[in-house]
Amino acid sequence: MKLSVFAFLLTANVAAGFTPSSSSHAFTTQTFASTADADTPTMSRTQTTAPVFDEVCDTVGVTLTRFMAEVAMLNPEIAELATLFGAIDTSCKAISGLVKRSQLPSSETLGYQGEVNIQGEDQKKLDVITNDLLKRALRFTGRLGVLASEEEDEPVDLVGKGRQEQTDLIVEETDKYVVVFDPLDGSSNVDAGIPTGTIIGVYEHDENCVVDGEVQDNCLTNCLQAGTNLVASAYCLYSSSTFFVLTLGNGVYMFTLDENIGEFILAKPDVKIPETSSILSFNEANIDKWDEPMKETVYKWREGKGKSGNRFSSRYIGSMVGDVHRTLLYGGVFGYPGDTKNVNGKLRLLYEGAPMSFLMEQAGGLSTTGTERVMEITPDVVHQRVPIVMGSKNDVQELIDAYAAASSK
Ligand code: AHM
Ligand code: MG
Repeated sequence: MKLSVFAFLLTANVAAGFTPSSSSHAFTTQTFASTADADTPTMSRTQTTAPVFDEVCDTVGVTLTRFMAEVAMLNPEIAELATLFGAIDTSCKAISGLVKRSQLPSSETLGYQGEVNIQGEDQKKLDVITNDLLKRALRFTGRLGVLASEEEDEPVDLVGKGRQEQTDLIVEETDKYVVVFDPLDGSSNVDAGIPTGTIIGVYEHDENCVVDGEVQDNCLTNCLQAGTNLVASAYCLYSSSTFFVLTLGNGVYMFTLDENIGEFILAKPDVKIPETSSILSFNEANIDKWDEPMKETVYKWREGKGKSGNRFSSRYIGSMVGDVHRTLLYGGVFGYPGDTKNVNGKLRLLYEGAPMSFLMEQAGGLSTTGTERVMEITPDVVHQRVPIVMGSKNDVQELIDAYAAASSK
């Protein structure tokens, strides 16, 4: 089959300015300049090359492997990213299988691990297993300098000590990337068969952090970067289907796992969130503890008295990846705001808030704390929490305006 819809869309991207170049970030990297309105990303795209699939197999479609291979071929500067995503692709398939089998009586992944993570939560066996799985898969690519995970107390240095302990590692000369992840977000839901997900963010590694093979102190702080520095973000959703949703700063690509062939297949090449919505996705039991602008805006939406006039319905799984996935596809406003008890809410900035905000903005949505663009916040510590509201542009903007009006009173 010649020229699929996908080819057309990518061609449209090229026509829109994503043309071949020798820029440092080849695959349509976007930079965000700070603006007067912090919640409106200003995008100045560098010229890039996007793949065009003029021949697509009717039976298989475009696999994630092929997608990344073409990206790497067209953009040698980010070829190493393809290796990294090869490991992430395999890990997501493996985690999908683990989650599915976890409720079998014979499964070894049932029940608590008996350990407590840095945030004082019981770590389930699956948390531990999936963390280990991702960590090892990424480490063996040889493209990774440092990683940070919800399940690790501190960032893990894969260049220095961690490397020496792993004598069978393939050591590359350059360790280009820093990966942050939550290996199994919403894992407490697994026993009830509720969707869970893996969230991943990729930053560039500061090349100056290794001098003459010695790891400098600044290596581990490489993790503490603002979302605006993200090179790539992705999530895997383990649900009725297994989804892999990716951005390389050039829109959002959604792949679905075809279990018959064990490959993620491109299902939607240009995911765009509806600009206005009528779906609320919050733990509304906390509403009396939220800030006034947050509370009032949600009350208005529930009553159909907001800017759009839409009367909102509630949809809340309590599993961020599932809630954000539905929000991206159908439109809506998802959030975990701060409250009087937890001023920064519950979600973690580095490996939950920032990567999901990157995807949301790339799909045309917004992500805010109410007063700040989440992507522009630099974490002070790895496990820092952030109040967050993301989703359909016009609705999230209404909330931002409510905060601005409240602060000018
Ligand atoms: P976890 O990282 O411990 O799995 O918790 C994160 C999850 C998110 O997926 C979800 O949005 C939120 O916690 C739900 O919290 P609550 O149960 O308070 O509504
Ligand atoms: Mg989590």
